[in-house]
Amino acid sequence: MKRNFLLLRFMIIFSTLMLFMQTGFAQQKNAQSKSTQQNKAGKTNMEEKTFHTNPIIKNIYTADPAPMVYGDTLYLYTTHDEDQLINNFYTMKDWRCFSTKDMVNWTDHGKIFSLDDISWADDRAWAPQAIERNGKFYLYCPVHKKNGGMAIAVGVSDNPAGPFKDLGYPLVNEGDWNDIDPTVYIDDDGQAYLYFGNPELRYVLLNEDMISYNKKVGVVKIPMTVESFAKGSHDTGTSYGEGPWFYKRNGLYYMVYAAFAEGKNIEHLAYSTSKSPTGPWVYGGVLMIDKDGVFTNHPGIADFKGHSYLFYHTGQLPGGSLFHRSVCVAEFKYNDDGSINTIEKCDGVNAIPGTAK
Ligand code: FUB
Repeated sequence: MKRNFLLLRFMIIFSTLMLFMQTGFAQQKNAQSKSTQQNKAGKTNMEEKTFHTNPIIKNIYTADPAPMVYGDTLYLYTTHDEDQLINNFYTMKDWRCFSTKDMVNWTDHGKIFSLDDISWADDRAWAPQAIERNGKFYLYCPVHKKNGGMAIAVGVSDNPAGPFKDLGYPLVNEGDWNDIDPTVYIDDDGQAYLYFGNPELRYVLLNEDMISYNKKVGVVKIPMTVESFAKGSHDTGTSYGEGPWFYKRNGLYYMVYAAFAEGKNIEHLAYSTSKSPTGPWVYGGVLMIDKDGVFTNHPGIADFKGHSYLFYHTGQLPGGSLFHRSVCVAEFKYNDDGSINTIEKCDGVNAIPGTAK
């Protein structure tokens, strides 16, 4: 009897909790569709929206943000954490794209590339990055191969919002776990670099076609030193974990990445800089602490219409967890010497003045 009563009490608490979570998620979903209606409603309503709360996307779980500025628009590519998990692990089948002109009104372009489009892959549609060259758009994506191991796929499109078409074979296929989390940058002299890797940071020199790389140079391994990446608890003994984000600003090269501090098994964000695109890298500091995190975090950085933004992910949507993440954004400023102070996870960002349509 007592047992039945306890069971009943547990069922009531559990159902209330589930209802609470579902209501929260439904409210977030409604808020998202309301803002979409406002977008369609026209100029007056759009000008009223001056702030967009985190997470950016409220109707599905998204992770691994990768911004790309093209023309007057910021495109945000993300991974997608499925609601239903398989084997209680990351369950990720497609990549999504969203765009904005003002950082508060977002257009959802939906699924733009998926495992179904890659005949040789069967799982793990992980952290991507996109870039434009000569009017074509390239989306670099880690995937799990049907015959085992991770590799980097490339989707090609004439449109930043896809759909993307797979090459039919992997671009980088070293056969180990380092073939994840590609980040791409084209330097002023036209040389394109594709960095990637966990637990080591590696790169290839992309050819101008962006779908092949210099095989003579091959896959170059960056020395994983404490001077470059600080002491930490990842496999190399440094803090470098995964999720590199490579770019140049005012002549200084930046490598931003997910990192593990000594004694920690949850990721914070950190950065290193270099005077050359291939190092040596010098550790710069912590970019975002691990507080309120969900094991992984993943950086994406963009300058857009005179503002600098760090995109990252948390588990803050209702039902959030390490396998149910949400993409967020924070505005920040560089110091005069190019260094970056630690950036706080925040509530959201303001509209860029004068950009609402
Ligand atoms: O989202 C799957 C993996 O988790 C990504 O590839 C990593 O960067 C980490 O976020």
